Amino acid sequence: MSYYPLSTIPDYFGMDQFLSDEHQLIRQSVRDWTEAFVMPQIDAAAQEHHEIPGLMKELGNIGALGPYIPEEYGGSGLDQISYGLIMQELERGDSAVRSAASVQSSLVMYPIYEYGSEEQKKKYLPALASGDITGAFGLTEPNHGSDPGSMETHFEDKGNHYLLNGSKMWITNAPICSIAVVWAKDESGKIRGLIVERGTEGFSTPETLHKWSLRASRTGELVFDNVRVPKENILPGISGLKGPLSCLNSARYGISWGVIGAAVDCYCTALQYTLERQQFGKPIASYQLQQKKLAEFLTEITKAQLLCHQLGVLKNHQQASPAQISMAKRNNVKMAIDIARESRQMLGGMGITGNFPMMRHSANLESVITYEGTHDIHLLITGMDITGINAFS
Ligand code: TGC
Ligand code: FAD
Repeated sequence: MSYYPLSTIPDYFGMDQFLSDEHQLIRQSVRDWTEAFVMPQIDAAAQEHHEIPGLMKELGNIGALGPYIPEEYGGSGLDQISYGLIMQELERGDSAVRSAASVQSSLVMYPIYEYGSEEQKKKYLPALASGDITGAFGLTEPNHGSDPGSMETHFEDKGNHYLLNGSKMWITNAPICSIAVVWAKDESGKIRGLIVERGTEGFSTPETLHKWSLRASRTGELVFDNVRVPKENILPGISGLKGPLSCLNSARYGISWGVIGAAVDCYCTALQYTLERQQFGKPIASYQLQQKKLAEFLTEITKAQLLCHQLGVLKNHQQASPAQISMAKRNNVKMAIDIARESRQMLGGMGITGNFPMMRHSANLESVITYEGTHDIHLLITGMDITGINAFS
């Protein structure tokens, strides 16, 4: 249920004037789809801990899977600001919906497009773009999260195939994926990307249950027990940790836009509620403490919008550095989680119910502030960029 009129969505610094007609059309069409398809069923999906039925196919139909992948491979050939706007509108609905689109676009289609063979691109990209198949991205392991370079998953060259062993943990869409892009070490210790198809003997995807966050997203493990991976399934164009990390640049960029959507949903709901709710004979929005919160929310949302727009311009010119993307991801996720938590309080008891989106966004953002590099890891990336000194290890 959408509680507020669309006209209240903030554009306080007139950012729309920097958007082309195409950008505005894309944003509006994804916004309309989110209102019509996601909002009516997201609370039930999250409460019942399952994904929205048919989500990937719907995302494919609206062009939200691989929007910047060229049309010849099934994408839409759009620019990076379009990608950001799509992520923003999806996450206004729910972080799980944006996560589904981020993983498929930036973590599965992007590496296949950038580093895959022509045969791999033709085989997988159109099916991923349409949502006919779902992909997963396996980097994190039970013993190695922030430090993926120490991964243990490995493969051996057996002549006519690779033999893959190990496991990945906390993998979005693992239980429902048809393929997984898996990062593993070869015999010399070099990190390589492998495409593993569901149905391959020894490959299983147990689900991680009882989450309090991203409940409308399926999370699980990727377990490889002597899995024979055909040789043509290795990504030929990349080796080393920079392979998976370059995919994260794209996904983290999308997250910095996406979380603005979650923050806007909370801000608009709080604005409308406090204008309507009366206590002590007046709307609670008339009290200074409530106005302080609303004013700070709008200020922080506006700053995040400006940051993302400029990052999008840089990204369109291939000039966005990984450290700039880290700064935007870190700042904007913290902005959104703070607004979700504070705005929930503004609704009093009503704020804890599923009739309003704050608890759901707030709980979701606990994952978003952790995945794709934790809040503190991104701070350390900024610290290293400033000083040239690595404080990770
Ligand atoms: P370090 O020695 O610094 O770097 C190793 C090599 O990688 C290069 N590099 C990058 N390349 C591209 N983009 C980046 N962002 C890069 N960062 C580093 C670097 O230049 C070097 O290249 P070369 O040629 O010299 O070998 O690596 P380190 O081992 O010290 O680790 C650095 C650190 C901690 C920053 C990095 O590992 C990190 O970002 N850790 C966080 C892990 C993380 O973000 N995991 C995310 C898993 S996926 C996920 O969460 C999906 S959620 C999906 C959803 O549902 O939306
Ligand atoms: P750890 O690395 O163990 O960190 C624990 C704490 O220690 C954190 O606060 C961290 O900031 C801190 N810390 C670590 N190192 C340092 C240091 N050097 N200095 C100071 N503090 C430090 N991964 C994938 O590969 N694919 C996915 O699709 C995916 N989806 C996910 C979905 C969900 C819902 C979640 C929750 C996670 C997902 N992840 C995925 C994993 C995610 O990227 C990791 O959880 C994240 O990178 C952190 O790793 P960790 O959980 O092992 O925490």
